[in-house]
Amino acid sequence: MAVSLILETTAYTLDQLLAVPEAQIALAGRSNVGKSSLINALAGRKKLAKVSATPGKTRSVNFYKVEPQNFYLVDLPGYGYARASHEERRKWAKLLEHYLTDCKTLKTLALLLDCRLPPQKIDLELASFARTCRLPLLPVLTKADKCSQRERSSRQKEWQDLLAVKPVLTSSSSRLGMEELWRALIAAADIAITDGATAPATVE
Ligand SMILES: Nc1nc2c(ncn2[C@@H]2O[C@H](COP(=O)(O)OP(=O)(O)O)[C@@H](O)[C@H]2O)c(=O)[nH]1
Ligand SMILES: [Mg+2]
Repeated sequence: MAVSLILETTAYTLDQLLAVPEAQIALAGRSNVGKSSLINALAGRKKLAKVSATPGKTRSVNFYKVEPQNFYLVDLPGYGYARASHEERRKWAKLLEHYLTDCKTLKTLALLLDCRLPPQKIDLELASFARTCRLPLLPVLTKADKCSQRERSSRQKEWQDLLAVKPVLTSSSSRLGMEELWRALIAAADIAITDGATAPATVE
């Protein structure tokens, strides 16, 4: 699949994000889940997104254009970082809530989940918040290379039971699941575009 990812800017404010006319897919996950690594693996590049050995570092909203499909992957700041201040957490929650609720061109929330960990409360909370906004979820298990085949499938099943969607298994190190994830992302961006096209406004 010939897809390219281009970092457009890191300076988007929330209001600018809300006004983007192209389809958007948000990437969210707990700090250190492997989000930056996954973006680099999707892009097939080493340094597009900054991989951090220190959790809780990335606080900006990065905006990646997918070409030629012409939609955006929106890299949201990681959440659940234990040492983030109360103020930081409050700000993050507010931004996320506003974005998920009010962004009209946001098509799906790709929720990154560490394959090694049992379902975490904060992930379940975000998933259920997305549900209340009627935002489709695309669960993505990360770091699958750290798990045995057995762990991988039981974790996948566990999440499938919780979210009613089967997560895509990925590893940024081994590139497991990259093609499948690209297909899922493109489908998620397209589905909504098609939905719009099949529901034209009728004027009597
Ligand atoms: N083994 C393994 N390690 C990973 C993988 N993805 C990320 N990591 C490591 O996990 C840590 C956090 O990764 P990063 O991409 O910065 O996570 P972020 O905070 O969610 O953006 C880094 O030390 C990465 O090298 C993966 O697929 N496999
Ligand atoms: Mg990061």
